[in-house]
Amino acid sequence: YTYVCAILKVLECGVCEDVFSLQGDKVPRLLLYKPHEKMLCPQHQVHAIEFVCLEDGCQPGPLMCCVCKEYGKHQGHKHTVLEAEANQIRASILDMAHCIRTFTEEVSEYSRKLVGIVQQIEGGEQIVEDSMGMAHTEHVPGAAESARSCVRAYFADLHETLCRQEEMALSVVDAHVRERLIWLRQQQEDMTILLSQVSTACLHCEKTLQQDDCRVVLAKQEINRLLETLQKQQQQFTELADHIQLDAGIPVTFTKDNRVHIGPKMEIRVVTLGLDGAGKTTILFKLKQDEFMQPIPTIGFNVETVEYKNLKFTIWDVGGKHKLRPLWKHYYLNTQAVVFVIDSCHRDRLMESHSELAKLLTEKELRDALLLIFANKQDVPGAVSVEEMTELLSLHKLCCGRSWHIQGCDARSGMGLHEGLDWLSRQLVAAGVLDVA
Ligand code: G3D
Ligand code: MG
Repeated sequence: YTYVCAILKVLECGVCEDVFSLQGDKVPRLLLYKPHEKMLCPQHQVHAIEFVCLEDGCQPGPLMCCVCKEYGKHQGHKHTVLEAEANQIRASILDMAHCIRTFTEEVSEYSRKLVGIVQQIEGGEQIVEDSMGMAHTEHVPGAAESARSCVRAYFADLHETLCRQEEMALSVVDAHVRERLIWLRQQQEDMTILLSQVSTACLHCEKTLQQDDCRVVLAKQEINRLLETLQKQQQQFTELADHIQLDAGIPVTFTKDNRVHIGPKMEIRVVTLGLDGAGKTTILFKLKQDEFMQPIPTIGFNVETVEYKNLKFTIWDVGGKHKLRPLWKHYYLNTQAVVFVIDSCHRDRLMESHSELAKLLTEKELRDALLLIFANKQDVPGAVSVEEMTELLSLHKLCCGRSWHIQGCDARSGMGLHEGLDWLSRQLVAAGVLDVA
């Protein structure tokens, strides 16, 4: 045996190569056998090399014969026997071969994985057998193709949603136009009737004017009735004309959820929630009347319409006492925004607020609702600040993934309330005629 395969660690004969069918022809092989001829010393050619000098300075030419060792340039140097030194080097080479084997295995495994990953990304053809046992090729989609399909499906879905939303928005416009035209045509008809009534009355008056005195006197009552009717109609017309704006414009506004709103004021449904005593009713009254009233604890709910800039908020203020909280969910439907009020000077109830807010945020119907948190009663000395409240309630974590905002306020003076509504307005209106900035 003259070689050892570094990978398989099997012996191989240098003469009869086919005795072992060694795999991996390219792997390093190490020579095992020792040639029998001995090398002669270049300086003392009758002597064979038998020793190896161990001095550092002699490392470029360490071989020596017995003459070099005893009398030559290596005289007195540390040395060892040539065969022992060569065997030691052979042993360390074999040790190294083991390391190379492990290393080569690792590299090969990594390369195999790379090939596999590339195949998985690119996909390709695969031979499969059908039920009749016939082999045919089948396309196996790779990760790249799957990712593209995923993107296509997402945008197809989005496109479909947008088309549906567009249809709905157009139907809102169509319904508005239809109703408006019906109303305008009705008005046209009414005006035609009114004009004909007026001209009939005028004709009657004109006729009466041309008659003799007796007939004029006899027609007095009828004329008076006619004039009275005319006056009434004129009054009604004036009142009507005062209220109606003859404007052909159709102001369109879009909400961020792609609904369309027509008209100068956009209606928004808001529900105000929070623990009892947090200041919900005070906020509502303040916004509604802009004056402080002594609120009484809310038993069921209060509902008010608050107009602010071009928005019309319908605000539901639902009682916050423990017993009433299960009722909150009845107010969630179609709610575009939740105003959650927290009493900032009641530190020991903050965790209760936190758990109610956490429950709210899991409600399916409020999934898309905006969340405005009022940190109320900021006027009270020692009140928890907005920053501290954000930290204490872990709001960034709790409200992650939704549109939310925390606003410090004082419901009694109204400080901060309009800033909160401004934030809501900015979140709700995507584009259109409403100037809420
Ligand atoms: P609720 O509707 O959330 O239950 P309320 O709360 O609006 O009924 O308010 C509860 C108490 O807090 C009321 O006091 C109210 O005057 C007070 N309050 C509300 N907002 C503020 C505020 O910003 N600052 C201060 N200092 N007090 C506020 P009473 O005494 O009537 O219970
Ligand atoms: Mg209340």
